[in-house]
Amino acid sequence: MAQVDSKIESMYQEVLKRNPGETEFHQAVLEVLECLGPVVAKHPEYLERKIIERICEPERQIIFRVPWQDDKGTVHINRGFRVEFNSSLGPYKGGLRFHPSVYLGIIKFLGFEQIFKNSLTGLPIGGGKGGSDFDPKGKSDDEVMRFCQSFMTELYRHLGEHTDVPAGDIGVGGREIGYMFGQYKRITNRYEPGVLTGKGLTWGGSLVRTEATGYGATFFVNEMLKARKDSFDGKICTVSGSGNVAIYTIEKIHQLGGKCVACSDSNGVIYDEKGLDLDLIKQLKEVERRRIEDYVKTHKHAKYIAKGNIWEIPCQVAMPSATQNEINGKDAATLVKNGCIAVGEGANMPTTPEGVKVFLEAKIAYGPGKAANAGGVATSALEMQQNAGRDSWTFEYTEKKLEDIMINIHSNCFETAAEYGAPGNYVLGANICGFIKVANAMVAHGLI
Ligand code: NDP
Ligand code: 2IT
Repeated sequence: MAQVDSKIESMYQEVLKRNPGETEFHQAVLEVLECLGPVVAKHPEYLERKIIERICEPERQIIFRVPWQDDKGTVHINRGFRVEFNSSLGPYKGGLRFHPSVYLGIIKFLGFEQIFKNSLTGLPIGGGKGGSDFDPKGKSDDEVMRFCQSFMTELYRHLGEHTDVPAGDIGVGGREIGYMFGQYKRITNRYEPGVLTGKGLTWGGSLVRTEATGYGATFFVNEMLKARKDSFDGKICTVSGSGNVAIYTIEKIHQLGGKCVACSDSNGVIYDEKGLDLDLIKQLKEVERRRIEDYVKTHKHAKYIAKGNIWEIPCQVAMPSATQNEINGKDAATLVKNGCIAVGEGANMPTTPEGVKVFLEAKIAYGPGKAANAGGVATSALEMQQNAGRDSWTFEYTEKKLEDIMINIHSNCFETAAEYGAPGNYVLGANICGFIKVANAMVAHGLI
């Protein structure tokens, strides 16, 4: 805690006291608060108006029961969450996560980060997050549908295109958004595409939304490399996970001339020194919903390392794209020792505070999640824009907009870091730049 400005330290202690046991939320708050000392020194009005204390307290937290029946008729009860964190820049916006590890502390860390990420996009979206401890793994389509319908039967009353607009995250992709949209439409008797993003292309979805997080993260790393007069060309890369973000990160890395040699899931790691076969990964994961282990059934030369640690595979660029705290201090040191020069976080908070310290001290190009993975939510905001105008844009046009947004986020973070005396520190740049815009809007809106 020594790094935190003394005026802010008591605010952090209060967060710990008010939110016991929510360790991921504490971690996300501390990372932002550590950066704000010089900001409040310049802006005493933020202290007077208690902006930091207010930002750390969600505007509204909804917790609800989600009952559903499996294919055998057995009844199950899950817990649903939606934390509407901050609406100073626009309607609450952020994904839904379905994973057995979900509890309030996870949803609050994600919702808190979402406030600053959404601010960085430059688009009019506030921050929120939701989800459930439901485990979609091994469930039939019908079971997932019944769960999604039950979940939306409570959640619908809190949503609206001007109020709160969820999307996907871990365990929530196009299939789940479809079932939730259907149930929303049925309950409200309104065809309201602006209420969810990540929709299918024939019913209000946007081209590039599926690719957006991975593409955006790779564009961000490309900008960090350019700032160091370097590029992806010929770089050996590793990408953890094998879900939505990982797949489109690998795709863009390959398009930009890099070679991705490893990906993973929660069971193990695939290492293919010839470069990953992305068509096969898409077939296994997107079409057949199988495990990444099956990659070696087609490519016998590749290796599957059960329970392996992907960060032990030498690479020049690492893009964690699975989950929180997947790179610890030791992993970060291993990456740096093996010659890693850039890390771009497709996942939210994938690096522990010890790991972040290692990257910052080594002065490698380190792009934190709230900046690097903002392309997903930014393209969600572009989907909202198309829905509002009853329009649909081409792939090329939308991808260009995404790329421009990522270039802009990079330069804002880069310039803010330099302005605050920490050139090259994208953590400081992202947190300060994201915070100031929200803080100014909160001051303007008065004490609410
Ligand atoms: P998916 O559900 O599509 O894929 C998640 C991947 O991460 C899977 O390979 C999964 O493996 C792995 N994973 C998930 N949880 C764990 C865990 N506890 N331990 C080890 N591996 C795990 O999710 P996304 O690709 O959408 O999300 C990945 C990350 O990106 C998350 O941190 C998410 O918050 C973040 N993100 C997503 C955005 C989006 O638009 N989808 C936008 C911005 C950030 P397994 O199948 O074994 O569980
Ligand atoms: O973490 C994230 O930014 C997301 N899961 C995407 C949120 C969104 O509303 O598109």
